Amino acid sequence: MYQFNREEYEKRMEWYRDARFGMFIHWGLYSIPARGEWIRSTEEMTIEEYQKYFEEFDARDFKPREWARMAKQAGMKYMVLTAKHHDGFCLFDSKYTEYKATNTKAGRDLVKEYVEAVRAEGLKVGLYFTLLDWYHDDYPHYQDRNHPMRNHPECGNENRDFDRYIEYMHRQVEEICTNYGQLDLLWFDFSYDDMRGEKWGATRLINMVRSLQPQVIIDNRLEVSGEGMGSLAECSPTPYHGDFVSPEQIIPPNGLLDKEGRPLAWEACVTMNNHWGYCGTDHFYKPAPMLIKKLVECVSKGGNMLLNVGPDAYGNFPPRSVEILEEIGRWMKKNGDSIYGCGPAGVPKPDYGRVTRKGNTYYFHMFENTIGPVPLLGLDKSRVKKIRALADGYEIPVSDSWVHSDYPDIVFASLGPDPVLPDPTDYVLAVEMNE
Ligand code: H79
Repeated sequence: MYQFNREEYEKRMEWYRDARFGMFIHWGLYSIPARGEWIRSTEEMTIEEYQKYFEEFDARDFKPREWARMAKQAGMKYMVLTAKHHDGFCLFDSKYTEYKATNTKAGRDLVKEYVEAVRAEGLKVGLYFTLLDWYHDDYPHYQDRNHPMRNHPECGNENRDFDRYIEYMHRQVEEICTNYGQLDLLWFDFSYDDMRGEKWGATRLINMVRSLQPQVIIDNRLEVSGEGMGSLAECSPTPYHGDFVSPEQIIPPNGLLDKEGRPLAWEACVTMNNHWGYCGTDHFYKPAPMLIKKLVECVSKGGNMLLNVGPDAYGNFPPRSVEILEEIGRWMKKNGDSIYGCGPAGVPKPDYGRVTRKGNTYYFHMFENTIGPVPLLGLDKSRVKKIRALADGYEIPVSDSWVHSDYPDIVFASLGPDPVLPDPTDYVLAVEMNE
Protein backbone atom coordinates (compact mmCIF):
# COMPACT_ATOMS: atom_id res chain seq x y z
CA MET A 1 0.00 0.00 0.00
CA TYR A 2 1.39 3.36 -1.00
CA GLN A 3 1.39 6.06 1.60
CA PHE A 4 2.73 9.53 1.08
CA ASN A 5 6.02 10.02 2.88
CA ARG A 6 7.70 13.40 2.70
CA GLU A 7 11.26 12.09 2.91
CA GLU A 8 10.78 9.51 0.17
CA TYR A 9 8.99 12.11 -1.88
CA GLU A 10 11.80 14.65 -1.68
CA LYS A 11 14.28 11.92 -2.57
CA ARG A 12 12.50 10.74 -5.71
CA MET A 13 11.93 14.36 -6.79
CA GLU A 14 15.59 15.31 -6.63
CA TRP A 15 16.53 14.62 -10.27
CA TYR A 16 13.31 16.21 -11.43
CA ARG A 17 13.80 19.48 -9.57
CA ASP A 18 17.37 19.62 -10.89
CA ALA A 19 16.41 18.80 -14.48
CA ARG A 20 14.02 21.74 -15.02
CA PHE A 21 13.71 21.15 -18.77
CA GLY A 22 12.20 18.21 -20.65
CA MET A 23 10.72 17.25 -23.99
CA PHE A 24 7.12 16.19 -24.58
CA ILE A 25 6.46 14.16 -27.73
CA HIS A 26 2.99 13.76 -29.22
CA TRP A 27 3.02 11.13 -31.93
CA GLY A 28 0.42 8.70 -33.15
CA LEU A 29 -2.09 8.00 -35.92
CA TYR A 30 -3.24 11.63 -35.72
CA SER A 31 0.18 12.71 -37.01
CA ILE A 32 -0.95 11.58 -40.48
CA PRO A 33 -4.00 13.86 -40.97
CA ALA A 34 -1.84 16.41 -39.16
CA ARG A 35 -4.60 18.57 -37.75
CA GLY A 36 -3.87 17.90 -34.10
CA GLU A 37 -4.34 14.93 -31.78
CA TRP A 38 -8.02 15.69 -31.14
CA ILE A 39 -9.04 15.22 -34.77
CA ARG A 40 -11.13 12.08 -34.26
CA SER A 41 -13.25 14.04 -31.83
CA THR A 42 -13.24 17.53 -33.33
CA GLU A 43 -14.06 16.20 -36.80
CA GLU A 44 -16.43 13.57 -35.40
CA MET A 45 -14.83 10.68 -37.27
CA THR A 46 -16.00 7.12 -36.86
CA ILE A 47 -13.48 4.42 -36.02
CA GLU A 48 -13.89 3.21 -39.61
CA GLU A 49 -13.06 6.64 -41.02
CA TYR A 50 -10.05 6.88 -38.74
CA GLN A 51 -8.93 3.36 -39.66
CA LYS A 52 -7.17 4.54 -42.83
CA TYR A 53 -4.46 6.07 -40.67
CA PHE A 54 -3.96 2.77 -38.89
CA GLU A 55 -3.56 1.06 -42.28
CA GLU A 56 -1.05 3.69 -43.36
CA PHE A 57 1.07 4.19 -40.24
CA ASP A 58 4.56 2.80 -40.92
CA ALA A 59 6.92 4.83 -38.71
CA ARG A 60 9.40 4.77 -41.57
CA ASP A 61 11.60 7.54 -40.16
CA PHE A 62 11.16 6.71 -36.48
CA LYS A 63 14.66 7.10 -35.03
CA PRO A 64 14.24 7.61 -31.30
CA ARG A 65 17.97 7.83 -30.78
CA GLU A 66 17.93 10.98 -32.93
CA TRP A 67 14.97 12.32 -31.00
CA ALA A 68 16.89 11.80 -27.78
CA ARG A 69 20.03 13.40 -29.19
CA MET A 70 18.06 16.46 -30.22
CA ALA A 71 16.50 16.72 -26.78
CA LYS A 72 19.86 16.32 -25.12
CA GLN A 73 21.58 18.88 -27.32
CA ALA A 74 18.79 21.35 -26.48
CA GLY A 75 19.71 20.92 -22.82
CA MET A 76 16.71 18.79 -21.90
CA LYS A 77 17.14 16.16 -19.21
CA TYR A 78 14.03 14.01 -19.70
CA MET A 79 11.50 13.00 -22.30
CA VAL A 80 7.82 12.05 -22.20
CA LEU A 81 6.27 10.14 -25.13
CA THR A 82 2.57 9.49 -25.76
CA ALA A 83 2.43 5.72 -25.27
CA LYS A 84 -1.33 6.10 -25.80
CA HIS A 85 -3.40 9.20 -26.55
CA HIS A 86 -7.19 9.66 -26.40
CA ASP A 87 -7.74 7.86 -29.75
CA GLY A 88 -6.75 4.64 -27.94
CA PHE A 89 -3.96 3.71 -30.35
CA CYS A 90 -0.97 2.19 -28.54
CA LEU A 91 2.62 2.80 -29.58
CA PHE A 92 3.47 -0.12 -27.28
CA ASP A 93 2.80 -3.82 -27.74
CA SER A 94 -0.20 -4.34 -25.48
CA LYS A 95 -1.56 -7.84 -25.29
CA TYR A 96 -4.99 -6.51 -24.39
CA THR A 97 -5.71 -4.80 -27.72
CA GLU A 98 -5.13 -5.21 -31.44
CA TYR A 99 -5.07 -1.44 -31.81
CA LYS A 100 -1.32 -0.99 -31.57
CA ALA A 101 1.81 -0.17 -33.54
CA THR A 102 2.83 -3.83 -33.66
CA ASN A 103 -0.19 -4.49 -35.92
CA THR A 104 0.54 -1.63 -38.32
CA LYS A 105 3.14 -1.57 -41.07
CA ALA A 106 5.55 -0.33 -38.41
CA GLY A 107 5.35 -3.88 -37.06
CA ARG A 108 7.17 -3.31 -33.82
CA ASP A 109 7.00 -1.99 -30.27
CA LEU A 110 7.91 1.68 -30.66
CA VAL A 111 7.82 2.38 -26.93
CA LYS A 112 10.47 -0.27 -26.38
CA GLU A 113 12.79 1.37 -28.90
CA TYR A 114 12.06 4.77 -27.43
CA VAL A 115 12.86 3.87 -23.82
CA GLU A 116 16.09 2.17 -24.86
CA ALA A 117 17.16 5.16 -26.96
CA VAL A 118 16.36 7.72 -24.27
CA ARG A 119 18.26 5.74 -21.65
CA ALA A 120 21.20 5.26 -23.99
CA GLU A 121 21.48 9.05 -24.32
CA GLY A 122 21.49 9.38 -20.55
CA LEU A 123 18.10 11.08 -20.27
CA LYS A 124 15.30 10.22 -17.88
CA VAL A 125 12.48 8.18 -19.40
CA GLY A 126 8.88 9.33 -19.25
CA LEU A 127 5.66 7.97 -20.73
CA TYR A 128 2.34 9.71 -21.26
CA PHE A 129 -0.75 7.55 -20.88
CA THR A 130 -4.26 8.90 -21.17
CA LEU A 131 -7.12 7.71 -19.00
CA LEU A 132 -9.55 8.39 -21.84
CA ASP A 133 -10.12 5.99 -24.71
CA TRP A 134 -12.24 6.80 -27.76
CA TYR A 135 -11.62 3.34 -29.22
CA HIS A 136 -12.73 1.14 -26.34
CA ASP A 137 -16.37 -0.02 -26.43
CA ASP A 138 -16.77 0.44 -22.70
CA TYR A 139 -15.62 4.04 -22.56
CA PRO A 140 -18.52 6.52 -22.20
CA HIS A 141 -19.19 9.12 -24.89
CA TYR A 142 -21.43 12.15 -24.61
CA GLN A 143 -23.74 14.04 -26.93
CA ASP A 144 -22.64 17.44 -25.68
CA ARG A 145 -20.40 19.07 -28.29
CA ASN A 146 -18.73 21.24 -25.64
CA HIS A 147 -17.64 18.24 -23.62
CA PRO A 148 -14.12 16.75 -23.68
CA MET A 149 -15.72 13.42 -24.65
CA ARG A 150 -17.99 15.14 -27.10
CA ASN A 151 -20.07 13.68 -29.83
CA HIS A 152 -18.28 10.67 -31.10
CA PRO A 153 -20.35 8.78 -33.62
CA GLU A 154 -20.38 5.94 -31.07
CA CYS A 155 -21.92 8.13 -28.40
CA GLY A 156 -24.84 6.67 -26.58
CA ASN A 157 -23.06 3.37 -25.88
CA GLU A 158 -25.28 2.99 -22.83
CA ASN A 159 -24.71 -0.73 -22.48
CA ARG A 160 -21.06 -0.21 -21.79
CA ASP A 161 -19.43 -1.87 -18.83
CA PHE A 162 -17.16 0.80 -17.38
CA ASP A 163 -15.63 -1.62 -14.87
CA ARG A 164 -14.41 -3.64 -17.82
CA TYR A 165 -12.75 -0.52 -19.23
CA ILE A 166 -11.06 0.22 -15.90
CA GLU A 167 -9.67 -3.32 -15.83
CA TYR A 168 -8.36 -2.87 -19.37
CA MET A 169 -6.77 0.47 -18.52
CA HIS A 170 -5.15 -0.91 -15.35
CA ARG A 171 -3.77 -3.93 -17.20
CA GLN A 172 -2.20 -1.65 -19.80
CA VAL A 173 -0.60 0.52 -17.13
CA GLU A 174 0.69 -2.70 -15.59
CA GLU A 175 2.25 -3.63 -18.95
CA ILE A 176 3.90 -0.23 -19.22
CA CYS A 177 5.29 -0.56 -15.71
CA THR A 178 6.48 -4.13 -16.26
CA ASN A 179 7.85 -4.45 -19.79
CA TYR A 180 10.11 -1.45 -20.23
CA GLY A 181 12.57 -1.46 -17.37
CA GLN A 182 12.84 1.44 -14.98
CA LEU A 183 10.55 4.35 -15.77
CA ASP A 184 11.35 7.74 -14.32
CA LEU A 185 8.10 9.55 -14.98
CA LEU A 186 4.46 8.70 -15.73
CA TRP A 187 2.21 11.39 -17.15
CA PHE A 188 -1.49 10.51 -16.82
CA ASP A 189 -4.04 12.64 -18.70
CA PHE A 190 -6.76 13.67 -17.43
CA SER A 191 -9.78 13.88 -15.11
CA TYR A 192 -13.00 15.77 -15.81
CA ASP A 193 -16.48 16.22 -14.33
CA ASP A 194 -16.95 13.43 -11.80
CA MET A 195 -14.45 11.30 -13.69
CA ARG A 196 -11.57 11.59 -11.29
CA GLY A 197 -9.80 9.76 -8.49
CA GLU A 198 -11.59 6.59 -7.51
CA LYS A 199 -13.65 6.61 -10.72
CA TRP A 200 -10.37 5.56 -12.33
CA GLY A 201 -9.72 3.09 -9.52
CA ALA A 202 -6.91 5.48 -8.72
CA THR A 203 -5.81 4.17 -5.31
CA ARG A 204 -5.58 0.64 -6.67
CA LEU A 205 -3.81 1.89 -9.79
CA ILE A 206 -1.26 3.91 -7.83
CA ASN A 207 -0.59 1.05 -5.43
CA MET A 208 0.22 -1.11 -8.42
CA VAL A 209 2.37 1.53 -10.14
CA ARG A 210 4.32 2.34 -6.97
CA SER A 211 4.97 -1.32 -6.23
CA LEU A 212 6.22 -1.96 -9.78
CA GLN A 213 8.13 1.32 -10.15
CA PRO A 214 8.92 2.63 -6.65
CA GLN A 215 10.96 5.60 -7.87
CA VAL A 216 8.63 6.81 -10.61
CA ILE A 217 7.37 10.39 -10.56
CA ILE A 218 3.67 10.80 -11.37
CA ASP A 219 1.67 13.86 -12.44
CA ASN A 220 -1.55 14.97 -10.74
CA ARG A 221 -4.16 14.28 -13.40
CA LEU A 222 -5.68 11.17 -11.86
CA GLU A 223 -7.23 13.81 -9.67
CA VAL A 224 -7.40 17.04 -11.67
CA SER A 225 -8.60 18.23 -15.03
CA GLY A 226 -7.02 18.91 -18.40
CA GLU A 227 -5.66 22.29 -17.42
CA GLY A 228 -3.60 20.49 -14.80
CA MET A 229 -4.18 22.75 -11.80
CA GLY A 230 -6.95 21.77 -9.37
CA SER A 231 -6.63 21.16 -5.65
CA LEU A 232 -2.93 21.72 -5.39
CA ALA A 233 -2.50 22.61 -1.84
CA GLU A 234 -3.41 19.49 0.14
CA CYS A 235 -0.78 18.63 2.71
CA SER A 236 -2.01 15.13 3.52
CA PRO A 237 -2.84 14.14 0.01
CA THR A 238 -4.72 11.18 -1.45
CA PRO A 239 -2.53 8.33 -2.71
CA TYR A 240 -3.23 9.47 -6.28
CA HIS A 241 -2.57 13.15 -5.63
CA GLY A 242 0.58 12.94 -7.72
CA ASP A 243 4.09 14.27 -7.36
CA PHE A 244 3.84 17.41 -9.45
CA VAL A 245 1.29 19.89 -10.71
CA SER A 246 0.86 19.97 -14.49
CA PRO A 247 -0.31 23.40 -15.69
CA GLU A 248 -1.07 23.10 -19.42
CA GLN A 249 -0.23 26.00 -21.73
CA ILE A 250 0.14 28.36 -18.79
CA ILE A 251 2.93 29.43 -16.47
CA PRO A 252 1.43 30.00 -13.01
CA PRO A 253 1.53 33.74 -12.25
CA ASN A 254 3.17 33.33 -8.84
CA GLY A 255 4.62 29.85 -8.65
CA LEU A 256 2.75 27.35 -6.46
CA LEU A 257 2.74 26.70 -2.72
CA ASP A 258 0.91 24.13 -0.64
CA LYS A 259 -1.25 25.09 2.33
CA GLU A 260 1.72 25.09 4.65
CA GLY A 261 3.64 27.39 2.34
CA ARG A 262 5.98 24.75 0.97
CA PRO A 263 6.84 25.14 -2.71
CA LEU A 264 5.03 22.56 -4.87
CA ALA A 265 6.80 20.89 -7.75
CA TRP A 266 5.21 21.85 -11.04
CA GLU A 267 5.80 21.55 -14.74
CA ALA A 268 4.33 23.82 -17.40
CA CYS A 269 3.72 21.82 -20.57
CA VAL A 270 3.98 24.08 -23.57
CA THR A 271 3.62 23.66 -27.33
CA MET A 272 6.07 25.20 -29.82
CA ASN A 273 3.31 26.12 -32.27
CA ASN A 274 -0.36 25.84 -31.31
CA HIS A 275 -0.73 22.07 -31.56
CA TRP A 276 0.51 19.06 -29.62
CA GLY A 277 0.20 16.55 -32.44
CA TYR A 278 1.82 17.42 -35.78
CA CYS A 279 -0.03 20.11 -37.69
CA GLY A 280 1.26 20.67 -41.19
CA THR A 281 -0.38 24.08 -41.57
CA ASP A 282 0.47 25.59 -38.18
CA HIS A 283 3.59 27.65 -38.78
CA PHE A 284 2.98 29.96 -35.85
CA TYR A 285 5.98 28.92 -33.75
CA LYS A 286 7.19 30.63 -30.63
CA PRO A 287 10.67 32.00 -31.32
CA ALA A 288 13.55 30.33 -29.49
CA PRO A 289 14.44 33.50 -27.53
CA MET A 290 10.90 33.64 -26.20
CA LEU A 291 11.02 29.98 -25.15
CA ILE A 292 14.36 30.52 -23.39
CA LYS A 293 12.81 33.38 -21.42
CA LYS A 294 9.79 31.24 -20.58
CA LEU A 295 12.06 28.49 -19.29
CA VAL A 296 13.84 31.03 -17.12
CA GLU A 297 10.46 32.25 -15.89
CA CYS A 298 9.47 28.69 -14.90
CA VAL A 299 12.73 28.13 -13.01
CA SER A 300 12.51 31.52 -11.28
CA LYS A 301 9.09 30.41 -10.00
CA GLY A 302 10.24 26.96 -8.94
CA GLY A 303 8.87 25.01 -11.91
CA ASN A 304 9.93 22.89 -14.86
CA MET A 305 9.12 23.33 -18.53
CA LEU A 306 8.09 20.41 -20.72
CA LEU A 307 8.39 21.64 -24.29
CA ASN A 308 6.47 19.72 -26.92
CA VAL A 309 7.48 18.42 -30.33
CA GLY A 310 4.95 16.80 -32.68
CA PRO A 311 6.82 14.57 -35.13
CA ASP A 312 5.30 14.16 -38.61
CA ALA A 313 3.56 11.08 -40.03
CA TYR A 314 6.87 9.31 -40.59
CA GLY A 315 8.45 10.25 -37.27
CA ASN A 316 10.53 13.28 -38.27
CA PHE A 317 10.70 16.36 -36.08
CA PRO A 318 9.36 19.40 -37.99
CA PRO A 319 12.32 21.40 -39.38
CA ARG A 320 11.25 24.51 -37.47
CA SER A 321 11.21 22.53 -34.20
CA VAL A 322 14.73 21.32 -34.92
CA GLU A 323 15.95 24.89 -35.49
CA ILE A 324 14.33 26.06 -32.28
CA LEU A 325 15.84 23.17 -30.29
CA GLU A 326 19.27 23.97 -31.71
CA GLU A 327 18.99 27.63 -30.82
CA ILE A 328 17.85 26.84 -27.28
CA GLY A 329 20.73 24.35 -27.05
CA ARG A 330 23.31 26.98 -27.93
CA TRP A 331 22.09 29.17 -25.08
CA MET A 332 21.78 26.26 -22.63
CA LYS A 333 25.31 25.12 -23.32
CA LYS A 334 26.65 28.45 -22.11
CA ASN A 335 24.04 29.24 -19.48
CA GLY A 336 22.76 25.90 -18.17
CA ASP A 337 24.21 26.60 -14.72
CA SER A 338 21.50 29.22 -14.25
CA ILE A 339 18.80 26.59 -14.95
CA TYR A 340 19.78 23.15 -13.61
CA GLY A 341 19.28 22.77 -9.90
CA CYS A 342 18.14 26.37 -9.68
CA GLY A 343 14.96 27.79 -8.20
CA PRO A 344 13.44 31.03 -6.98
CA ALA A 345 16.00 33.56 -5.77
CA GLY A 346 13.91 35.23 -3.08
CA VAL A 347 14.80 38.70 -4.34
CA PRO A 348 12.53 41.18 -6.16
CA LYS A 349 12.05 40.64 -9.89
CA PRO A 350 14.08 43.28 -11.72
CA ASP A 351 12.58 45.33 -14.57
CA TYR A 352 15.08 43.96 -17.09
CA GLY A 353 14.55 40.25 -16.48
CA ARG A 354 14.39 37.57 -13.82
CA VAL A 355 16.53 35.97 -11.14
CA THR A 356 17.24 32.30 -10.43
CA ARG A 357 19.39 30.95 -7.66
CA LYS A 358 21.36 27.89 -6.65
CA GLY A 359 22.78 28.04 -3.14
CA ASN A 360 24.81 31.21 -2.78
CA THR A 361 24.89 32.01 -6.46
CA TYR A 362 22.27 34.37 -7.86
CA TYR A 363 21.72 34.42 -11.60
CA PHE A 364 20.46 37.76 -12.85
CA HIS A 365 18.94 37.11 -16.27
CA MET A 366 19.02 40.23 -18.41
CA PHE A 367 16.35 40.04 -21.12
CA GLU A 368 16.99 43.66 -21.99
CA ASN A 369 19.45 46.47 -21.35
CA THR A 370 19.42 48.85 -18.53
CA ILE A 371 20.35 52.45 -19.01
CA GLY A 372 23.20 52.92 -16.61
CA PRO A 373 24.55 50.36 -14.15
CA VAL A 374 22.55 47.19 -13.53
CA PRO A 375 20.67 47.11 -10.21
CA LEU A 376 20.95 43.74 -8.45
CA LEU A 377 17.95 44.15 -6.20
CA GLY A 378 17.76 42.34 -2.92
CA LEU A 379 21.47 41.60 -2.44
CA ASP A 380 23.39 42.49 0.68
CA LYS A 381 26.26 44.67 -0.48
CA SER A 382 28.71 43.44 2.10
CA ARG A 383 28.30 39.81 0.99
CA VAL A 384 28.96 40.12 -2.73
CA LYS A 385 32.00 37.96 -3.52
CA LYS A 386 32.23 38.23 -7.28
CA ILE A 387 30.19 38.85 -10.40
CA ARG A 388 30.83 37.06 -13.68
CA ALA A 389 29.09 36.89 -17.04
CA LEU A 390 27.97 33.26 -17.04
CA ALA A 391 28.51 32.67 -20.76
CA ASP A 392 32.22 33.50 -20.83
CA GLY A 393 33.38 34.06 -17.25
CA TYR A 394 34.02 37.73 -17.95
CA GLU A 395 34.60 39.68 -14.73
CA ILE A 396 31.95 42.28 -14.05
CA PRO A 397 32.78 44.88 -11.42
CA VAL A 398 30.43 46.24 -8.83
CA SER A 399 29.72 49.73 -10.02
CA ASP A 400 31.36 52.62 -8.19
CA SER A 401 29.15 55.10 -10.00
CA TRP A 402 27.64 58.25 -8.47
CA VAL A 403 24.23 56.47 -8.30
CA HIS A 404 25.33 54.84 -5.09
CA SER A 405 24.73 57.94 -3.10
CA ASP A 406 21.11 58.01 -4.29
CA TYR A 407 20.56 54.28 -3.70
CA PRO A 408 22.75 53.36 -0.77
CA ASP A 409 21.13 49.92 -0.32
CA ILE A 410 21.31 48.68 -3.89
CA VAL A 411 24.21 46.79 -5.42
CA PHE A 412 24.86 47.85 -9.00
CA ALA A 413 26.89 45.94 -11.57
CA SER A 414 28.78 47.81 -14.22
CA LEU A 415 28.49 46.40 -17.73
CA GLY A 416 30.48 49.26 -19.21
CA PRO A 417 29.34 51.66 -21.89
CA ASP A 418 28.13 49.08 -24.46
CA PRO A 419 24.44 49.76 -25.06
CA VAL A 420 23.86 46.33 -26.61
CA LEU A 421 23.75 43.17 -24.50
CA PRO A 422 26.35 40.63 -25.61
CA ASP A 423 23.47 38.10 -25.73
CA PRO A 424 20.28 39.91 -26.74
CA THR A 425 18.12 36.96 -25.61
CA ASP A 426 19.28 36.57 -22.05
CA TYR A 427 22.64 37.74 -20.74
CA VAL A 428 23.22 36.09 -17.38
CA LEU A 429 25.18 37.69 -14.54
CA ALA A 430 26.28 35.11 -11.99
CA VAL A 431 26.66 36.74 -8.60
CA GLU A 432 28.43 34.71 -5.96
CA MET A 433 27.70 35.69 -2.38
CA ASN A 434 29.65 35.02 0.79
CA GLU A 435 27.81 33.16 3.56
O1 H79 B 1 -2.12 15.78 -24.91
C1 H79 B 1 -2.41 17.15 -24.91
C2 H79 B 1 -3.87 17.41 -25.06
O2 H79 B 1 -4.44 16.66 -26.12
C3 H79 B 1 -4.38 16.94 -23.73
N1 H79 B 1 -3.35 17.31 -22.81
C4 H79 B 1 -2.20 17.76 -23.55
C5 H79 B 1 -0.92 17.39 -22.86
C6 H79 B 1 -5.70 17.47 -23.40
N2 H79 B 1 -6.79 16.82 -23.69
N3 H79 B 1 -7.80 17.51 -23.31
N4 H79 B 1 -7.39 18.59 -22.75
C7 H79 B 1 -6.07 18.64 -22.80
C8 H79 B 1 -8.31 19.58 -22.24
C9 H79 B 1 -9.54 19.62 -23.07
C10 H79 B 1 -9.59 20.49 -24.15
C11 H79 B 1 -10.82 20.61 -24.95
FE1 H79 B 1 -10.92 20.84 -26.92
C12 H79 B 1 -11.49 21.80 -25.21
C13 H79 B 1 -11.55 19.56 -25.50
C14 H79 B 1 -12.65 20.10 -26.20
C15 H79 B 1 -12.61 21.49 -26.04
C16 H79 B 1 -9.08 21.43 -27.61
C17 H79 B 1 -10.05 22.16 -28.24
C18 H79 B 1 -9.31 20.09 -27.94
C19 H79 B 1 -10.44 20.05 -28.73
C20 H79 B 1 -10.89 21.32 -28.94
